[in-house]
Amino acid sequence: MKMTFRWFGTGFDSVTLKQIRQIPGVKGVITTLYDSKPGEAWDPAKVKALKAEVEASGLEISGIESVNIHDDIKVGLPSRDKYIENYIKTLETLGKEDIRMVCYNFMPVFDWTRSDLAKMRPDGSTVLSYDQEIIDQINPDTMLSEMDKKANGFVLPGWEPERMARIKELFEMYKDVDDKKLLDNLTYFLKAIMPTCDKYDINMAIHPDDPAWPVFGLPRIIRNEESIGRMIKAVDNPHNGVTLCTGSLGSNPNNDIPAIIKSLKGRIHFAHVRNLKHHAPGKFEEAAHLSSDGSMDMYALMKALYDTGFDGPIRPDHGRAIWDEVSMPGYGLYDRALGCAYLNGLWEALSKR
Ligand code: DNO
Repeated sequence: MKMTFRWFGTGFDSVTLKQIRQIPGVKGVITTLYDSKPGEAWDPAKVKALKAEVEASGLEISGIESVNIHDDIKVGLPSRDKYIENYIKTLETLGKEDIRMVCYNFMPVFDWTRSDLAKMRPDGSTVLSYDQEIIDQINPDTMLSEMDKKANGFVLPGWEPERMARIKELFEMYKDVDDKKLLDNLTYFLKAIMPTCDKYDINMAIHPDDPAWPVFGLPRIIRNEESIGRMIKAVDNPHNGVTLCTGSLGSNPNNDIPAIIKSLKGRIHFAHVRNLKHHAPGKFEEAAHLSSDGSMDMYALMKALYDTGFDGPIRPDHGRAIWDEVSMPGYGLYDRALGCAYLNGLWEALSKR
């Protein structure tokens, strides 16, 4: 595995490349053109400049999270072909810069969903949390303003204000899209981009639905071993793979993550590793990475990755807000750096068994 750290770019992130470079064992960043819009072809000059900036700090770009997918592709509108063409252009630009891993998601309307971005824990740290009962009372139209209130002034990843301003229209667009149609549209998209991925050796890593069940009545197709297996089979190309996100899949305690890892041997192109504490079905909060702080056995997860020969980029995922740090919720320096140290420790111990 290669230890990496998510970085949103200068001007968007409170964490600097210099700080990231000083976390032991971190070799690269997972980044993006944060101000790009879904559906546009990325400007090659901007990608070049981003790469030069990262490399000047002694790090590398280990992958992109995310190149977001335009809703017309997810819904399957005739206009999708034009957006797929742009996606292919972006992949070519990345390929030419030697960037070979792209994380994306195929969630309708909302990317990840939480009911609270700053839930206080007994030790005074704050974390992102989810409570289905609260979500059930939220009108999806106001979801962005609910999230915004606790976002510390940052634009949240996957919650682009331009899209959220069209929320009613988006719900309308998806009204006839069920799980089957969504998977068909994903398959169409993947088949169209695979020749470019083959040419440039780019691994596509779909992010699981977060949480791993339908919210606001919208379809969800990447949420357990069976549904992920279906999408892997639909486009049987080694470049069609997944982001193994333990926090997203782990939101449903019925998901046996080590078993999922084994079932996806060779098709996990990126790993997001973090821990959650479950309170009741549909109710959880994010925890420190340490196993004993949450409900997940982090050793078992890392062991499954190790034993299946995982060699892609890995990153600690959301951290708690600690030591008075002010950052994008979930994306501060301190707790994620602790996460890197812990995951590196587990990996070293696994390698010395
Ligand atoms: C949240 C992230 C997601 C993820 C996208 C991938 O913190 O895990 O926003 O980046 O779903 O496209």
